[in-house]
Amino acid sequence: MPEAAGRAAATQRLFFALWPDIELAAGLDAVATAAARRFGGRPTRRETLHLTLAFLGDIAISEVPALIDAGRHVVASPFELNIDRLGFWRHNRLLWAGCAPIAGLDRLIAQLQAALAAAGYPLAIRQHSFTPHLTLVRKLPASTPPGEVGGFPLGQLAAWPCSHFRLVESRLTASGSEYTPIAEFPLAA
Ligand code: 2AM
Repeated sequence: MPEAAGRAAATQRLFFALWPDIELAAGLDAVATAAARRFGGRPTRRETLHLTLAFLGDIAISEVPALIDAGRHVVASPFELNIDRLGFWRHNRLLWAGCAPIAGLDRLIAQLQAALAAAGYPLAIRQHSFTPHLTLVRKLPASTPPGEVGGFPLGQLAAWPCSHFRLVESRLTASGSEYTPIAEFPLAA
């Protein structure tokens, strides 16, 4: 129906994220595949592995320039992440990889939230209790013991030098979520 098609095209589901480089994505992919084999569930496809900084949800296409502008207003330094832990959230049956709290990442998220709030998007603030993570496996059995996930071997993952972040569109397709970068923003020392 043309009307429905028009409505669908009028918004985009958007989020800001860090994207791992090929080497780290390959390491995380290996862990995700092995963990899904061990616990069950659906591993994230390698090219879609990411760490969300701020989730915006459905946004009118006409507002995208304002979001790009907000991203450009973020002033934060590059930092390095070491992905060294796995976790399991029973409420959404999700296995994730994460890192120790790190000031550079906290500052980037705070700066981004401030820029979004100043641009009129305070909804990002609802991520107050947000744990930065990369989703590795979805739809694990609810009975998965969190302790066993935490003890699952991660191996030696490459360090993750973070020097830019992205605004990304998410589309749900038959084969899962497809992510398209819309804009990229450098982190400058
Ligand atoms: P998830 O991997 O933990 O599901 C694209 O969907 C990205 O936005 C994913 O990283 C997803 O996190 C995150 N996301 C989806 N809905 C969200 C919400 N309501 N709040 C915060 N992040 C969300």
